[in-house]
Amino acid sequence: MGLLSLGTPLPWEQTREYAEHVRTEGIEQLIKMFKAAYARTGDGYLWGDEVEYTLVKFDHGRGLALLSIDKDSVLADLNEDGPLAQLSVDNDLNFHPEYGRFMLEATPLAPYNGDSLENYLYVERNMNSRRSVAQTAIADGTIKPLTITVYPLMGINTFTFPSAVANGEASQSLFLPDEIINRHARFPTLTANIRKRRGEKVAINVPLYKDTNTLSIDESIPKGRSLFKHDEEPELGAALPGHIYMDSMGFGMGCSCLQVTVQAPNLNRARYLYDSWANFAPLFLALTAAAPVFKGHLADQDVRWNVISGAVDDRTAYERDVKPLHSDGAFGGMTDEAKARAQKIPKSRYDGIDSFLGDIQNDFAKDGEAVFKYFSPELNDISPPINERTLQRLAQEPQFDPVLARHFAHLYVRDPIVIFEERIHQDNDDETDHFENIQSTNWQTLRFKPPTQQATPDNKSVPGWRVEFRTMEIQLTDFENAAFSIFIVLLGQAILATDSNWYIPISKIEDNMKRAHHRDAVLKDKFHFKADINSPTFDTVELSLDEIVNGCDSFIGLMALVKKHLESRFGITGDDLSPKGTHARIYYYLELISKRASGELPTAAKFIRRFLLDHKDYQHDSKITARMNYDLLNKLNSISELGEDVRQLLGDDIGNYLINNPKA
Ligand code: GSH
Repeated sequence: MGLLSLGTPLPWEQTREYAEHVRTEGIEQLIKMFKAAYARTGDGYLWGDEVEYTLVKFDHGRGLALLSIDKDSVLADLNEDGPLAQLSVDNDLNFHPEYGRFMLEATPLAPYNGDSLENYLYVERNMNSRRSVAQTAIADGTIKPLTITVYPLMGINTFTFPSAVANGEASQSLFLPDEIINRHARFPTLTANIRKRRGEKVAINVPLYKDTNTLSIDESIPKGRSLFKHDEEPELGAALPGHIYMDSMGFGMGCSCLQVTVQAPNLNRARYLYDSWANFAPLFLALTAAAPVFKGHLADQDVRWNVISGAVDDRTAYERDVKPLHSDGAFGGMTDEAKARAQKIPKSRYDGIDSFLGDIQNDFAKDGEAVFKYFSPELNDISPPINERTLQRLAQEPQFDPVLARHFAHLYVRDPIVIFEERIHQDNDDETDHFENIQSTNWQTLRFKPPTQQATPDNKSVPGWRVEFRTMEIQLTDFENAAFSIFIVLLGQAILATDSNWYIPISKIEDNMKRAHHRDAVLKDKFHFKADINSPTFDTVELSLDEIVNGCDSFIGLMALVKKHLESRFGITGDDLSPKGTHARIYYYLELISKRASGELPTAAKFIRRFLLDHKDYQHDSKITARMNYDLLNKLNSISELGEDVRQLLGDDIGNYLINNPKA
């Protein structure tokens, strides 16, 4: 995430009074952004990745691996004047805050140039520097910045260092102390305002992995606490039998991911890229699966996505179309005015995208009618709710065709969750906070990012039209994170270069998102996929990830597509892409993805699950002990440092190569 607004966040009771103001002004800002940047074109294929780290404190004497929650001062050290900030800049790095006090996020300081081959090789080196600079800043060898998607014992017994008690006002969680939340006031306020708007605590129920001694009740739920009104919710039906029950934002936003953002040449191409990439969001969630355990229990799924989705779900019972837990609570913390306009909202703010943007070919502002190449409105077949006022306002502006207007009108069904007192009144000619407030708390699988009012066609010093790919789970090594980011970015570049027809009905992409959650989806599931990317129809077939990535009768495969692109765009041939070739590193990146898709190499989720199931202390009850967690995190740390163990995750071929060539 980017820079944080500074100031005083308003509690929900005040925030909700400004919801309509933020929406109205946010749309005015968006219109000004579009007017400024609409005609901008010819932008380079710049991109960046974001890596999230979890700080783990190893207490080797006691055999514990705890979440470190008192080292967050390193973020200030890495950003404010001083030797560590200088080290960060010298290494071309930028460190950002994230939800957890135990988290760091890091990006390259300046974007990579996707048109330069050398720049692709620089990605992993930049990731190496982030890890080592973070370690230098932490200045304590017992604390490691690990790239794990989920910390296995989150919310079980004493899991933080220093220890803290779950009794905080912000989350009111039965499991998570507020001391795990980033100290910046935005985050506790987000947590509290989500709860207050919903009128209940969030309730996340992840299916429990069933082993021979597994009980169907979640025994970790404390009984009889009466500190807060919400304490009774598990008994009122919030906790489902056969599930791992979690009740706080930190369970989701405390998870880590790998995101990439690219800049498209112009608005129309960004819309085409967004729509084409939509197919790959579920597929790369399944391929990068790394989250088989939550709150000390093995889950019957492999990924974090629906956990975060539930963790920030601020919809009231009425909006979710369910019976409220508290008899008078159907409308949660909505104002009377908001209640009168309330509508059913089928999905959380953190969820799959609901509509395509359309591969528009012409200048809508000039022609008044949108011409699409492949897209057809019937592909948007899930009819998400929209904010009618937003739709009508955008319809008055020549830059917004109906498909695009509906996209923003859909994002604008949400309320702002945090407003800073000092930022209520803004200059719409120059500022974007109100627009971003709603836009950046719509955490969807992809994000379409319009540029600011400064991004006029001739001002290339500020970014242009961008698309963010948000589903991938963070991988244990920099090698894997570089491989997956580069693959997605090259795929995007190949898509833009070849202009094929990737469109399938959006409801099928939504269905793929559900399938991507399944345990071992890579091996066991099939996914809806375009029957023929050279055909104008939208027919689909069901293919395994192996078939999609490595090819089959009906599809040449993403791997072949990316290799063809590497040859036509950068002149890299098959000989260069070999263990002894000039581009051995890229060869091994592609090998990793190919072997993950075929199942020859396990996903991190499968590897972690197997390690825990095989652990000598495991009682076949789906529970993780402190010792199992310690042994697992030691193993994962050794893998991330490219120790001998790396072969267990990445196989002998890639493992040996990495041990001999640790640097890209
Ligand atoms: N860690 C998350 C994941 O695994 O998907 C993604 C990060 C995220 O969405 N962070 C929240 C945020 O608002 C922090 S509460 N980020 C800024 C943004 O999305 O613009």
